[in-house]
Amino acid sequence: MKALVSFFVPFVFLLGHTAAKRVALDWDITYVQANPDGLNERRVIGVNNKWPPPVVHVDLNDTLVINAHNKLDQPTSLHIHGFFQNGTNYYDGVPGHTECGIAPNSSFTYETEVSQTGTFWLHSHYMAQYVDGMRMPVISHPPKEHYDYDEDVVLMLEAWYHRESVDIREQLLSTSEEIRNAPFLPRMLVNSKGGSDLNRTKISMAPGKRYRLRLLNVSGTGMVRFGIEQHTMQIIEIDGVDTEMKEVNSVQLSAGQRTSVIVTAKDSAEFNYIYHADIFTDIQSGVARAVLPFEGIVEYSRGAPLRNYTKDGAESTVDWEFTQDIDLVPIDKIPPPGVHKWVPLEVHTSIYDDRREHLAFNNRTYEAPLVPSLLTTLSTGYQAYYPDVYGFKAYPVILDPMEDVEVAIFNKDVNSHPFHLHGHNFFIMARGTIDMNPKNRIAGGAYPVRRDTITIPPLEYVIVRFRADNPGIWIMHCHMQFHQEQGLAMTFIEAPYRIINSTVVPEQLRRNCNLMGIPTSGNAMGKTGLDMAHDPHGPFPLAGF
Ligand SMILES: *[C@@H]1O[C@H](CO)[C@@H](O)[C@H](O)[C@H]1NC(C)=O
Ligand SMILES: *[C@@H]1O[C@H](CO)[C@@H](O)[C@H](O)[C@H]1NC(C)=O
Ligand SMILES: *[C@@H]1O[C@H](CO)[C@@H](O)[C@H](O)[C@H]1NC(C)=O
Ligand SMILES: *[C@@H]1O[C@H](CO)[C@@H](O)[C@H](O)[C@H]1NC(C)=O
Ligand SMILES: *[C@@H]1O[C@H](CO)[C@@H](O)[C@H](O)[C@H]1NC(C)=O
Ligand SMILES: *[C@@H]1O[C@H](CO)[C@@H](O)[C@H](O)[C@H]1NC(C)=O
Ligand SMILES: *[C@@H]1O[C@H](CO)[C@@H](O)[C@H](O)[C@H]1NC(C)=O
Ligand SMILES: *[C@@H]1O[C@H](CO)[C@@H](O)[C@H](O)[C@H]1NC(C)=O
Ligand SMILES: [Cu+2]
Repeated sequence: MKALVSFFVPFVFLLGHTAAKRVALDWDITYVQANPDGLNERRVIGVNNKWPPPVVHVDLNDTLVINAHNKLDQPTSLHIHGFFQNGTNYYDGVPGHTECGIAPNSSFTYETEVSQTGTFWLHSHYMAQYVDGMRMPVISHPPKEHYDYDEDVVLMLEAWYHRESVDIREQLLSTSEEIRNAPFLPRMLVNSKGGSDLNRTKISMAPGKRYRLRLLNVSGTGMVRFGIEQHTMQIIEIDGVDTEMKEVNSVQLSAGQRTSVIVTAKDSAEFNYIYHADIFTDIQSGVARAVLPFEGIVEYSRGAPLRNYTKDGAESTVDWEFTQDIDLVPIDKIPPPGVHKWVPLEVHTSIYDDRREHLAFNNRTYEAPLVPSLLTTLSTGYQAYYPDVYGFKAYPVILDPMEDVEVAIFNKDVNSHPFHLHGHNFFIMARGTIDMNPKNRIAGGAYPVRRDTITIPPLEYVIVRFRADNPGIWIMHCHMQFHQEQGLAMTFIEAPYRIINSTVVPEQLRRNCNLMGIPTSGNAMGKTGLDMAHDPHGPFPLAGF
């Protein structure tokens, strides 16, 4: 497999000062029976016949190699959420754009230079498959952390279902309004465990110590909020970007987002405390938003009384607030790019003329192309610069090399949505309400905070920027993964001629396409040039919805 490595690899090894190492993992992707909340045993997707999958630890400048063997009866893929994959676009793991998926009974080796540090995660990007358990934290350690702390605690939070993701997807895409809107409620898992037994989900603390809690929301659906009774927290990182400390009472995380906080333990072990990790149920447009409470225990001393605890939460001292990421200040002060290209996007949920509910940017409901966009770029010559060849429904936007892009997303929907851009971080320039009332506008600072997944509450907008300094095919999608399945995604085709000049796709990629009968050249439909006859543009929103 080593022969498949791109020519970027030796380049990094030559420049590295410390002994960068290879972290080589050999993974069978397998079905496993599991009962994480003690309420329901079901088939989940794990690694090497175990579930949950392991936490992956790497150091800056390591090479992370994952040799994945698909033992499922469906395709799969691996995407490292937040890694830029600079020079290795074909290892970004997005079926339909950067690969065809790993065919059943087949293998694929992902090989990535670790050029970022902080809290990331790895998940299947095949449909909404990660909701079935194929997700895990990836922690990338710098030679020296910016902040001092005694313990590093990973808290992976997740909305868990007793049903498989294909089943939920089918429900949400039903033509029957009644089926579509039948509420389905998730349960909270903390590090793949849930249920009412507080011993299963406890966080242990010792008096006087400083803890870094790495909170990850790896849900395929709703927003989570986290807080500890009578403890404040200092935010120090979001989405792999170290920030100046900001004191908060609670943290909100949408699917895909990560936040590290420092919590200083109490001086005494006399009491234990309750933490909350509640789920917001805002995925179905036809179902009212609710909060599903979840409580766990911060244990200082086994069996110690719970401080200030009443079962109905009446004594809760947590002050819930929206985590205002735009106020955060990154440690590495980088000024934002300017604006060469402006990409305005409206988010709507509507009933379409196929009688299904779809979500869309600018009413163009997304569907992945047949031929992965990267293979289209590499096989259409000068026409790789024409958006049409990537397929209307992929919503391709072509970017010039080093172009500065401003994306303005107006959420005209009743739900909040977390948008994730691959290959980049967004600089957060402004937030506001879609009535454009200047009183509600919050502007980012001179060195705006950057993150890879941004939440937009209902009837609000956000303005973000990035520089097109990473040639490749980068999807931007709602990370309530079922919303991507319902059409809320688009594609940046970044510097196509640079991709052509610098990319040699590993042979294993085409081999997997062949195994699944997917063409490996031509436009999105597998035809030549601009021959896009019968490329579907619809369905279209019905008037009045
Ligand atoms: C990582 O690699 C970069 C060059 O790619 C180098 O400048 C840096 O010093 C390296 N850092 C470590 C910790 O190896
Ligand atoms: C995968 O391999 C197994 C064992 O060789 C075989 O039984 C199964 O049918 C294969 N599945 C597919 C989808 O090819
Ligand atoms: C949790 O652990 C404590 C202390 O070990 C024990 O007293 C208690 O019975 C346990 N609770 C459950 C539900 O097992
Ligand atoms: C995770 O994100 C989803 C979707 O944004 C949200 O509904 C859910 O409540 C979040 N969970 C946590 C624990 O933040
Ligand atoms: C809860 O904790 C606060 C702060 O420590 C304290 O002022 C209050 O009296 C406590 N309430 C109860 C019922 O113990
Ligand atoms: C999208 O469709 C909705 C109706 O579903 C309409 O109100 C809105 O103006 C349309 N937006 C765009 C950008 O076409
Ligand atoms: C990708 O690498 C190039 C060349 O080193 C660099 O200029 C660019 O900033 C990188 N982009 C990202 C998103 O890391
Ligand atoms: C691609 O390579 C060709 C041949 O080396 C060169 O003429 C052209 O300028 C390059 N284009 C880009 C966008 O780098
Ligand atoms: Cu969404």
